[in-house]
Amino acid sequence: MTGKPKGKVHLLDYVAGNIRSLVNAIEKCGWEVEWVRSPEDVKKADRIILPGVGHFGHCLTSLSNAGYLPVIREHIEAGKPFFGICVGQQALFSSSVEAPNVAGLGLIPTSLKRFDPAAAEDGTKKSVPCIGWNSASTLHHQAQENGTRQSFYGLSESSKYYYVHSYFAPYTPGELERDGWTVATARYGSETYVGAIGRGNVFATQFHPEKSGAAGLRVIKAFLEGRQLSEPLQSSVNSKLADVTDARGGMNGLTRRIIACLDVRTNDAGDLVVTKGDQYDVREKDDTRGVRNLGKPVELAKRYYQQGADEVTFLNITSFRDVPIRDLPMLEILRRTSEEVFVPLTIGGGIRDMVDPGTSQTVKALDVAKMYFESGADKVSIGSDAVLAAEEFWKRGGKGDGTSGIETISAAYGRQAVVVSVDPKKVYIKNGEEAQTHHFVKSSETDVEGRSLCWYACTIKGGRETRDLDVVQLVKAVEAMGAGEILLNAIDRDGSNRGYDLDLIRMVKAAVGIPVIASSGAGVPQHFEEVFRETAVDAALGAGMFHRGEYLVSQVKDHLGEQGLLVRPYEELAP
Ligand code: 1PR
Repeated sequence: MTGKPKGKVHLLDYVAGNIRSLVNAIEKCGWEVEWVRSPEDVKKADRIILPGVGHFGHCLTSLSNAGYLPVIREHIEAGKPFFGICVGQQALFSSSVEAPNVAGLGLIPTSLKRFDPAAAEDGTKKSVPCIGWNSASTLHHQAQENGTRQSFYGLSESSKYYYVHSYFAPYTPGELERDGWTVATARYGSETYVGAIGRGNVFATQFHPEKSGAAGLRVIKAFLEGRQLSEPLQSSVNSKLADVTDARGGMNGLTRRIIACLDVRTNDAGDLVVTKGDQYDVREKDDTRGVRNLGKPVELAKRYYQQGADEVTFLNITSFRDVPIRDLPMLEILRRTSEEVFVPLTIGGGIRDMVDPGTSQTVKALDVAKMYFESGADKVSIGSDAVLAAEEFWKRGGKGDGTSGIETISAAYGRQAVVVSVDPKKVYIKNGEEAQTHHFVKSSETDVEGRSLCWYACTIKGGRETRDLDVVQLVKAVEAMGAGEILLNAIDRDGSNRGYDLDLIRMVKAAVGIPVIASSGAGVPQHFEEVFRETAVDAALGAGMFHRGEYLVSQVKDHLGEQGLLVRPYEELAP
């Protein structure tokens, strides 16, 4: 933060999660964070923020065991400003089906429900957790006074906010309002729920304002400055995109999520660079020039954020060789990026149990992940280790043993924090028998021998080693072990600019209920449109076309918007 802080806000630090982003967002708004480390600190606080990620039961039990619940109640009853985020909002309610025996603060006598995957408006399954950008709309109950509509805590009808959750507070028109609450709603399929809620000194959001770009920073700022109601905002969004009504109802209410991916590795000069090749070969074709250098990671991440990327992913692509716990530059990249980039950040590469060569001690995958979360990551992405864990899972007859990175990280940080990155390669076969136990499909293309049947073999170590596990076996196992999202690459399509592998995406989407991100092959904006129209995929990722400067992320969004697909409008960045 530069300059004198405008004020101080107390932040409760009681659960695992990426709290650094919230601190960064508060500092970006010009305020200073003071940590609450004991119930005594709450008594001293003027305004407090209760963040929360993961499990309702864990959060409320930790708060209760540490003696926080009575002092939070006192703070609220004393009329001092309170802001709950995500599970911090859920804590205001009486209970949740996620942990039926654990009581919430009970300010609102409603019980939280779990999203029903079958309750999609078009009759298809919807992914749970619900991950993505959605509205927080007060249109349903705001009185029109003198023709002007006031903004509630800086919320804007044309903006979108980042949500990640499986449980929600159902919204029944008029019910909460009768008790004096103002409610902003979001919709996921046929379920309408509380996206933000406030009354008097209490305000809460189910979405993460610290991950919602400029729109989210405005909400944080409004809370810090005590601006419950303000003049309607002059829309800073790209109006061309703000008015789009998705012909297919959006992703059940969510926008089409566009992710920029940065493959990072050390080049021959020892610098960390963003690189990109094809089929996972990142060396220049003239090998004397070494690893392709397409730019600096933090700079590129910022650029894509400004262009409207909904998420940024970093993959440390040589971490199977290097030891990430010694890889401080990667942590530094995350730290610096999270100071400027207020959308979700994922980091992958080398998340597994390893031996620290310095001390010869084993460092658990959970500890590696913890370092990344503390440096500003919202999700970790597990590649090779997930394949090995899935193999063990099937050897045990379809059971985890609780020790894999996927299981330990999702138990500690929540399913939504664990992405599994899949690197499949196509294996063509003459007939179904050749597939043996593997799931196969009829591909829309053929190999040189004219075969169109194929299965997709999982690989590890950046595609260097192919395993006898197919992609469906992998994704089913990792979903059962606690993964919250699949990042689906395709080695044959990587860097090809030929478009996504739709056969592969359909196959994986049909196999799991968690969100799937399409990756590999995007070369033009039309490829994003194609994958959203032709499959039920939840998000689409691009790398090379952005790094080589062929297209801006905003051009992809403009194209989707022009074709009637709902995207998050990119906004001016000042909060
Ligand atoms: O196995 O847990 O250490 O994780 C290593 C991670 O690094 C994995 O997620 C793996 O996908 C990734 N990785 C390893 N080697 C490479 C490589 O390229 N040599 N990159 C690599 C994977 C694939 C995508 C790429 C898309 C889109 N990159 O992330 O960005 O294919 O590209 P395009 O739009 O240009 O077609 P672990």
